[in-house]
Amino acid sequence: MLGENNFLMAADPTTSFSGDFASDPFTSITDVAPASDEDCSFAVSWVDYDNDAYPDLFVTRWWPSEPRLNALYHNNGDGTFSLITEAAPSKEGGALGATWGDYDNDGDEDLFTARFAPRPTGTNNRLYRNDGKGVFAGITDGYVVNDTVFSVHTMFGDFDNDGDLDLFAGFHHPRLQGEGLYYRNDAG
Ligand SMILES: [Ca+2]
Ligand SMILES: [Ca+2]
Ligand SMILES: [Ca+2]
Ligand SMILES: [Ca+2]
Repeated sequence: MLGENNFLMAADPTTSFSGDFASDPFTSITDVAPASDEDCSFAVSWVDYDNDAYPDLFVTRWWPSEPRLNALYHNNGDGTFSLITEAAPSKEGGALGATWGDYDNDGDEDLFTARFAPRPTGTNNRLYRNDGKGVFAGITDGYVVNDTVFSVHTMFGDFDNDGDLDLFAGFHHPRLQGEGLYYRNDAG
């Protein structure tokens, strides 16, 4: 098995950090997914993708020589998480970065993943539209998912301040030169 366990830390609200960490408020939680899942994790993000008021967790996974699937964990609200294998973001991988944002302004958080392939032909990024009930549709039309990229990080942001989320995907390759990609959202 590749890699080692991730760590989940629970904060104790009755204590607080001091300068020398003498009263560390965190407790290491090792017996629940995702902390007990071993794989090569990169970006992690908290998001309440199903709007049930509990923050859920998304982890990108990547390995140069073999496909690794991302992992979307649903927060069950009782301190446990369930890996949602049937969700579209968990069925694909090869992603390093991820960003959540309501790019279609329908009230739920959508997902964009920055993918990287070391081969000279690169790969493409992924956009998942959330229906708000835990079902994601993979978007296959448009520049943001059809450009050939070597992306590591990405971020939604309303760069032109017109009320809709635009997108930036950075470029990285150890031997190639390239530029980051800025996508203006013209839906709003
Ligand atoms: Ca939730
Ligand atoms: Ca949305
Ligand atoms: Ca905008
Ligand atoms: Ca716009």
